Amino acid sequence: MEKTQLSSTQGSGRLVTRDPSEITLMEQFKYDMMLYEAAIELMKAKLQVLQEEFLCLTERSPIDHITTRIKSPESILEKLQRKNSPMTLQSLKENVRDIAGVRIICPFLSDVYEVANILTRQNDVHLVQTKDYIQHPKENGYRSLHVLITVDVHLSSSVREVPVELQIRTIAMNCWAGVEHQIRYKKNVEDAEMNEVLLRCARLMNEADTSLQQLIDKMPGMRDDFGVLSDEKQPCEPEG
Ligand code: 0O2
Repeated sequence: MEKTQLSSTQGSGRLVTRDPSEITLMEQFKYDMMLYEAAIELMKAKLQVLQEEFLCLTERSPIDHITTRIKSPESILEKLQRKNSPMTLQSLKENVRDIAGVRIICPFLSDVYEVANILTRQNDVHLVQTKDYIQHPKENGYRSLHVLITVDVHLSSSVREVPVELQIRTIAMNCWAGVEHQIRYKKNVEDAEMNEVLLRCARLMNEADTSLQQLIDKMPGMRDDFGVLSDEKQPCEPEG
């Protein structure tokens, strides 16, 4: 098919934005939500590409599966209240950084850090903060790597860096967190036996992760098969 060059006058100035003072709060909120949705779609596409690449080049993928979610309005309000933050759009952007969430489930412990490093090395992904609940589990037993990033979303006339919280964890960690979320998290339950059982299970999951890691560390080619790893210290590597 013949390619036609667009002239500089074609298409320019027709899609001009509106006067900002005319935009209602609801429209702004919808616009912001559209940005979070776009950021999730971009991250999904990136992860899909990686998964396909790994399956082409290696025998396995460090990504088992992913899930995504946009925080519900109730959960957004609850978080603003919990943080004693004003109920404004500005405060929402500043104080609720996990409106767009992507959960990445990995087979092995080392995969968690490898996936985090691969993603944060990309030019349009910017690392904001890492919370390593694997090296420093929560008292209740919760383990997961949380990586807050922003991803560039290209719009008609600007580029926005939109925050996305990546929760990267093993299958075992995800199993524990899923069960705990159903029976205790945010439920204000005070049950000593439940706490004890959950903590014990968290330790068992940790033991399973460590044993499986030791196993693949001994299998030739399993750790370094991805061909994308470098020897440099990466921002998301565990300490020590
Ligand atoms: P939901 O229902 O999953 O959306 P910050 O974001 O830093 O201001 P916050 O929210 O404490 O403060 O951040 P953090 O520690 O990164 O935790 C955010 C998310 O991690 C939670 O989102 C949960 O998804 C998950 N999480 C954290 N702690 C636990 C836990 O003890 N158990 C389980 N199952 N999940 C946990 P939300 O919005 O609280 O909940």
